[in-house]
Amino acid sequence: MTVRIGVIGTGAIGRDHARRINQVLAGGKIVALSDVNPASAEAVKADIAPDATVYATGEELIAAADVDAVLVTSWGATHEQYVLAAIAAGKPCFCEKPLATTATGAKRIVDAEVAFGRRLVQVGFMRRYDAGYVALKQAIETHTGAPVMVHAAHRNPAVTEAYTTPMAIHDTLIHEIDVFRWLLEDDYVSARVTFPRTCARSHAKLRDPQIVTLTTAKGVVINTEIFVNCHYGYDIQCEVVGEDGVASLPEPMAVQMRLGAKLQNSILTDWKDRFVASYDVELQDFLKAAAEGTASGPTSWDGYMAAVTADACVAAQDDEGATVAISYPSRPALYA
Ligand code: NAI
Ligand code: ISE
Repeated sequence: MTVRIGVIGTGAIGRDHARRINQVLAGGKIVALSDVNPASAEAVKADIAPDATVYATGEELIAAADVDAVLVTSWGATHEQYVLAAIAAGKPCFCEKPLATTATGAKRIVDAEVAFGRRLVQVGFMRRYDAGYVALKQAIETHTGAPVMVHAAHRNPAVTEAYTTPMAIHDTLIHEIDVFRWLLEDDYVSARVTFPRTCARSHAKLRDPQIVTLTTAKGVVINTEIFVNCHYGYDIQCEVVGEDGVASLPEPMAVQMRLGAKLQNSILTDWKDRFVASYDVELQDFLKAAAEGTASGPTSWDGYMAAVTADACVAAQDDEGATVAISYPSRPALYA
């Protein structure tokens, strides 16, 4: 079966996911596009999906009879309305992170899906599909003993002036928030934020870098540095310290060179390249489940838990050095 897909939000990642579905993966076809900037949807139609219909609104796209499933890749603050509309229409929906920009918004999605009675939503937490994180999870489960600490870093070369201090949580740390829950099979109980001095490449509305400390229910302490003006590259680091040993996330493959009296290899600079393979795997997983009218992979519950944690981290940013408790209701049976 070919799953007929509509894409809402045809910017950077919407265009890239449309390309994947039409040119790389099996079992899906882009039949509909929508963007508040219609020229963007028309450009994706011209370049990638010539047979697709361009709709004026996301709601019209979701309602279209020939759309079997939906990709929500618009700006984060608009995700909730489209995911709720997809659930109301009973259509599988892949939603890029964040599921919603507030915990209450994410909870509305959980409640709607639970009321519907079947999983329809996959959240775009692609790191769970990354071969490096999968290998790291296997190593900590089989070799390094019970985890005690995690040291991590999320570094981007640069951001624009539109990127502000809370976005370091909602837009960037959200990946670590999800992947560490999955990696450690644990939930968070508290958050704390420390700000070193702000670097010269930052701007008035962004305190960069920052260090977020999350503590889990099992007592693991996770320190993550977020540094989005690090200049030198896009660099994701993760080291898990266990009772018997230490396991680190593998570096992306790069040719090592002995050149000009230096031992060197390149560092990636763009997030699109760092997780290119995992985006393919997550969307193939979505197409497979959507063909059966359901969803797999990261759930609305995972999106909600990430949103609860993100809200606590933002509260911790506003109260530097304070420990902010994290609490959440019990997990519905749909997500067991
Ligand atoms: P972008 O700004 O390049 O594209 C977003 C598009 O959505 C724009 O074309 C914009 O006109 C459109 N849009 C905004 N509001 C809309 C609405 N109400 N209805 C329809 N279209 C609307 O942004 P980008 O980088 O593609 O990010 C989109 C989403 O994907 C964000 O939530 C972001 O956090 C997420 N993302 C996820 C990544 C990952 O690694 N999983 C990487 C990059 C982005
Ligand atoms: C971006 O939106 C992403 O999701 C990337 O994966 C992340 O590394 C980056 O910091 C975000 O801005």
